[in-house]
Amino acid sequence: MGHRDIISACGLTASEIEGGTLTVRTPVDGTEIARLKTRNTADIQAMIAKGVKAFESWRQVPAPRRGELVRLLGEELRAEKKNLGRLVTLEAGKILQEGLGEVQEMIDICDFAVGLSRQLYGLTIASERLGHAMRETWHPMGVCGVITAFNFPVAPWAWNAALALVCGDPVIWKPSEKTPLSALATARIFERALAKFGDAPTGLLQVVIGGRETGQVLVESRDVPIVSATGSTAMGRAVGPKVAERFGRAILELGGNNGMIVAPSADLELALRAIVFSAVGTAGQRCTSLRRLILHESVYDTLLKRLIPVYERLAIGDPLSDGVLVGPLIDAAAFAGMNKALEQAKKDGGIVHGGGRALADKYPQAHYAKPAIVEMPSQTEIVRHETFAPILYVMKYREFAEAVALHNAVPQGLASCIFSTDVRETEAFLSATGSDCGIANVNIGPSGAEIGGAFGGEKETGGGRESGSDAWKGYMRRQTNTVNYSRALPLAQGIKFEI
Ligand code: UN1
Repeated sequence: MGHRDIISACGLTASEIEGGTLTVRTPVDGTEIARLKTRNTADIQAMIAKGVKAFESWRQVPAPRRGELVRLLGEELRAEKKNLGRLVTLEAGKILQEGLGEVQEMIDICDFAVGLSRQLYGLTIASERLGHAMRETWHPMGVCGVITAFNFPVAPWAWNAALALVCGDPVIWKPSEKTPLSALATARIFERALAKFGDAPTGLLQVVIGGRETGQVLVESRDVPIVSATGSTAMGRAVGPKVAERFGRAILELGGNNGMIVAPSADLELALRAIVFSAVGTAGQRCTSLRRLILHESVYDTLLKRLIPVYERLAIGDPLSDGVLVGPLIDAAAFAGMNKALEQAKKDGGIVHGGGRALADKYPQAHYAKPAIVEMPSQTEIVRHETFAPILYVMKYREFAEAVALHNAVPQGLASCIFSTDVRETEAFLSATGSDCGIANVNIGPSGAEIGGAFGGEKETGGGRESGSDAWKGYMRRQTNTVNYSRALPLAQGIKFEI
């Protein structure tokens, strides 16, 4: 299938994807695949106004009926899984298995949200006063701005949108300017669900195509009470305070610097497979990618001796081809960032295995990188920094406490894991004094979370939670109600106030 066929299979026509100023390139071979028209500030303000209007009626639709729209979206996504998965691969460069997996993640969260639409439970609370009832109710919040990154062009949108929609909130989506076609294709799928649904207001989903400044309009608007943003810590630093300034709610899912501890008792076969998938999958461009490997000195040599040859044999190439495990980096800047990090690591005393460019002759305009393993004498500044590329820093430890301390001594706090069959260690890793991350796993890697759990992390990861568990509460406003059904007016705290 040619690039154009992949795009048109998603229902995007030539006239829609030509004639604009935003050039979209595929990382697969670096060629141009679209030129999209962008939106200006006035356009986005009009979109926000439309979203506000949609909110006025959508919030009145019973939540289970709102769930029906998300159920239909899930059905349409099932039908389009292959087409959309391929487009994700073309635009983001992840291998097709992962492109399909990303669409599956969208389907899964739709299923979750449909069930949730009948479970937006509040509490009943015991009142201290005679003849009084207390409860907590959850109401729709308003327009939800969703800003997404290139590496997961569609799933994080779905985590946010599926919940926001059942919670009664219209969505305005600002996708990465590197992967806007996947967003437009998703919007097309959503339109189909809307048509089947029937009587939804217009403006439930609007897509903003444009650069950083377009996202800024959403971030600054008081009519967008929720801004959920996925991306770098630098992006979060720009978005978070702006949203806070106007007392909006920011849900931030930012950088990770995810670690794995491999203990003496670990099943090394499992560890090996988990390391490779989580460190080189998506060419190291997941926020959950494994970046730091903390090995007990007793397994260090054995494991590295196994790992280095696996890295040397990795099939790097066209992510649409069968059997390929490592696709391209998103662009030249990503490749330059990888090289710079490797240079610095060498200066810090690191021993580099792998790295460098692959397939330069075949794809002179694309950037395929050989994944790198770097043996580090200590956790230097470059190791503490998130480089969005397939670099795996390896460090050695002796005592368990030392491993946990090393693990937590980075600014980010997204995903983490331990490989150990010693229950004392695994439970300690999950305890209050263990991993400081939002996600902590045992005997599986840090990436590839299921949608049922809350997704997000601490420290520079931003503190937001999306997806499963009770993350839906981030998309609603909580109201505490006290109802007096007595004939008296007792005051709380026993206060006497006679008039
Ligand atoms: C991301 O990289 O922004 O846990 C999201 C995972 C995926 C989501 C990653 N379910 O790796």
